[in-house]
Amino acid sequence: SNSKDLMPRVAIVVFLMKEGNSVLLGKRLSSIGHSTFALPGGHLEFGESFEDCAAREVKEETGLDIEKIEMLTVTNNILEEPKPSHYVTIFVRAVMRDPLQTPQNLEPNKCDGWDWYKWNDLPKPLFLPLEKMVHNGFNPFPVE
Ligand code: 8DG
Ligand code: MG
Ligand code: MG
Repeated sequence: SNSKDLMPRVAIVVFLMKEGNSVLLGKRLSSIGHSTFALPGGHLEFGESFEDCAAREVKEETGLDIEKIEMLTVTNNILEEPKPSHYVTIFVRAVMRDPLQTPQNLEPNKCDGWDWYKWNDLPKPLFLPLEKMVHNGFNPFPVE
């Protein structure tokens, strides 16, 4: 499509935190960021709250129910490859309502699978918007 038809979109992505300084990541199979590790999340729908979007996307993608959803920060992500895209990405954090629940790969066309990773031992490569935050020293965990 012509660039004049393109618009920035709002994405909500979730640092789902588990005891032991771990977060949930999955290797993307979507064209944007293919083969990179990213957080669960997706597009904010018309009329939706940030919290409702975060809970809906995590449920759709992993089957997990989340709570204690808190807004962390927002970044502006302009990507040219593999196609022009522009996301205003809102990062939230949350925890599992039931800590014994395990993630399921409910969208296997979009994700290779979900797993927990220690914040100090993240997989590579990270999806660029996430990589930039890590590079800048951002830490989603609450200060002790
Ligand atoms: P939807 O149809 O379920 O709404 O969308 P989706 O298929 O789940 O979209 P997505 O690609 O997972 O997320 C939308 C955009 O959010 C993605 O193309 C770019 C932006 N985004 C970031 N960082 C991250 C991240 O860490 N994870 C995810 N999933 N998306 C991210 O800027
Ligand atoms: Mg989604
Ligand atoms: Mg998604």
